[in-house]
Amino acid sequence: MTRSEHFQEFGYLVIEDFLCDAECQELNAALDAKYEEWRAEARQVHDLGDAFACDVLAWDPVREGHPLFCEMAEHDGLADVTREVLGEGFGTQSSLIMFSIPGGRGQAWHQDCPPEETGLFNLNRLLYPRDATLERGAIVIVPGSHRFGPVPPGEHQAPIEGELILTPKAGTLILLHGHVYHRVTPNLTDEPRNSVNFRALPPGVPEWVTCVAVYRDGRARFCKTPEFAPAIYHETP
Ligand SMILES: O=C(O)CCC(=O)C(=O)O
Repeated sequence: MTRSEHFQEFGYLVIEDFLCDAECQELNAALDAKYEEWRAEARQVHDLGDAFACDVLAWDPVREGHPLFCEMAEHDGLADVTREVLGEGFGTQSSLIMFSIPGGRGQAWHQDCPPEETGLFNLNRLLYPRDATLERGAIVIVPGSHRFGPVPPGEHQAPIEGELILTPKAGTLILLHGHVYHRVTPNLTDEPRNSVNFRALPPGVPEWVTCVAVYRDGRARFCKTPEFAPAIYHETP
């Protein structure tokens, strides 16, 4: 099975040793520096929680013009593997860095965009510059669920049949179809846990595709562009 066939069938690909040690170290230094700015805020977010019970802080360094992340977004190898699964003419979104808060609940089961239009999806290109151990926060996915429709109702971290627990080692790249059901397990350590996501889009798919994410208990709007959102992007209570 080629990488492209694996992705079409299961909605994900894991590529180990995608980044070298030096690249991981550079990313970790930048992530640690950012988190230092946030320590107090992170404690507050954890105390307050939020509607979808995701204890994460998000950062978009590419939008800020951060040189290291801007360079990483243009990584040759990343473009090559993206072309393998999405074809020529794919688009990119800016960066999405998730900090799972120490002691937090991780991320609930979700899809990054509504699955009703099967051709409208984003591709997560998730880099892990540190080991994402089970203790620090595994990423759990349901292979093939990009063809199953909306994630069924249920609890934040309750297992879904067929789920696969991934604990990517430092340097790993995971490509994940935005309709695949996924969650991140709680961070049981004292340090934040990161993924560095340079999202891409199949040719012709608009940027607003990720405006609304689908959770087990409702849909959450993340951007303010209602004029571009078609009917399937309704929010549910
Ligand atoms: O942090 C991860 O491992 C997964 C991130 C994620 O769930 C997402 O970008 O939608």
